[in-house]
Amino acid sequence: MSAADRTSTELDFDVVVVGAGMSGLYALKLLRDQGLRVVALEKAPGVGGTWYWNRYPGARFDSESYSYGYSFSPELLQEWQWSEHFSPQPETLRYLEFVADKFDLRRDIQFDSRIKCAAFDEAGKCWEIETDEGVRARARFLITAVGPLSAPTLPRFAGLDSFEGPAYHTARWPHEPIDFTGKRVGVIGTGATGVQTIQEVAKIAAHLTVFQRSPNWCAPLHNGPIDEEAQARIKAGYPEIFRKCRESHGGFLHMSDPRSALEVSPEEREAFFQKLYGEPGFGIWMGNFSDILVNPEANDFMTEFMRRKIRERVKDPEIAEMPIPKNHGFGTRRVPLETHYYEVYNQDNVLLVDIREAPIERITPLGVKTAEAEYELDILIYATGFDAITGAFDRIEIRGQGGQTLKDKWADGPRTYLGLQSVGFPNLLTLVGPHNAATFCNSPRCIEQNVEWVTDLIRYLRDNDYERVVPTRAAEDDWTKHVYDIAELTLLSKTDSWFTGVNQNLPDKKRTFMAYAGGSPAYRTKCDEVAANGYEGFDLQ
Ligand code: NA7
Repeated sequence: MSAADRTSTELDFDVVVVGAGMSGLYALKLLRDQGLRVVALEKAPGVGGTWYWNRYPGARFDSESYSYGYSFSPELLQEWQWSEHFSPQPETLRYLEFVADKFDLRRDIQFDSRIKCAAFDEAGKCWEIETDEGVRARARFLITAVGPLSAPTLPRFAGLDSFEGPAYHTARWPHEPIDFTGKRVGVIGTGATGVQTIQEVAKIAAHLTVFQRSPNWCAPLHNGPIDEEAQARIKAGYPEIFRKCRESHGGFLHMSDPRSALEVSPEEREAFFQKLYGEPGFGIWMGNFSDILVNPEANDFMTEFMRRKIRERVKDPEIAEMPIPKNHGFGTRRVPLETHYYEVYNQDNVLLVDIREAPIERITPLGVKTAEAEYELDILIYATGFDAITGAFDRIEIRGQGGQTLKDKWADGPRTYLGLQSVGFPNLLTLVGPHNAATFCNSPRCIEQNVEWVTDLIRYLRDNDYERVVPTRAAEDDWTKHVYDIAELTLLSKTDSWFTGVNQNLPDKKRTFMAYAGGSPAYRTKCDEVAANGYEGFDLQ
């Protein structure tokens, strides 16, 4: 990328895309197809975003692989072979590299480039962008493709840096393999990432100590290899696979059951729960009775079923009580999918430590000290999650009209129109941003919708000689209210989790609902209506 001539009104680019993960790659492709001058700035040395960074042992999809790939290219769908129903991270990263190569995307990606600041130039109606490396550029549009879970957070323990062995955050995992053989390993965190890590490390480590603050309701993944017959069925069935995803609430292959959990007999309910428990993927969360996530009474049935399952699977009755969540019902936080996770606690080499009972006091040179004991470790793993959804935005100084930063504007919670734009930040488009359906979705399905909609908007602006787009205050107020109103109807908004912006490592982060829970079909319809009505709710100049 050439440095901009600061006195020229010429722009370096029509569009700068921030990130070369799943959304950045597709945005780059579609914008280039329009003949635009576009560059993607990516802080990593390679493509892949989430799948570049999260290399921890056991990292894999919780979506069926064939529902996760891009749907836009029939040729790509036929060329690529997923080897497992739920693809492991190395294969997913290979897939994204394959996509980047197939569509020759790398030539417009600047790697090792982290955007430090971006400021809107009112007079020039463009964004001025600067990277940590000192590269500057001017572009008409700035599209963020930074991902909802890309800003990892560490605990604020005393002595964090004092541990003498290697310590890793799961989202900053080294590229060379880590050998756990003969090692004493500690894992802090039992979210979706912790669960995947724990069940792998427990197979190899001499000893594993799991430090659990809040257990989650985990359900079986039921992964397996894709045999030749299934492969042929998948390849012939892509239109149907994507049709199903399009119609389902979360973009998954699992449709919610229209029945209420309350309208069926206890035997029928039990049989249905049992069936879901035996099936692969998120069916148990997304394909359950229609009221499981909205009606506390319905939720209690499912929660009790899951409680029984944990008690059946963990042999020691005292230990079995420990991974049972006490403060939230099934599905009101992200459901980790697991493979023999609970059985790990039957192993002699695994110790589960409840750090609500005996909190971690400090990290020591030798390991972790809780209120009760010091646990000596050779390797320490932080599976402690992310500054979700807004974190990656906050880490860039994004200055809009009047010099206001996006971080300040969203300090009390995000305010957006469609989760794609925010008043005061013209020509900034936020793919998979807060209050966007894509943050509560089988990501690629909603990413494709986001990218296609945003790139269509850019085409429309150019075709009609508009240089500036920003939402109206009324549109932003209405959308923000709608997001909160919908969230209120669900049990998810009543539970602390990254959906509600709660991360105890970030005490200043406000508790507000961060995603759009109305479902991707409703979101898509709304976006389509807005476009059909000449982009109503946007001020075009
Ligand atoms: P999550 O779901 O945010 O989980 C983080 C876990 O780490 C969770 O169990 C936390 O307990 C725990 N945690 C975080 N900080 C601490 C401290 N300071 N002390 C003890 N325990 C701590 O992140 P994941 O990476 O697992 O998953 C994020 C998403 O990525 C996931 O939903 C998938 O969509 C992919 P807490 O619950 O805060 O008590």
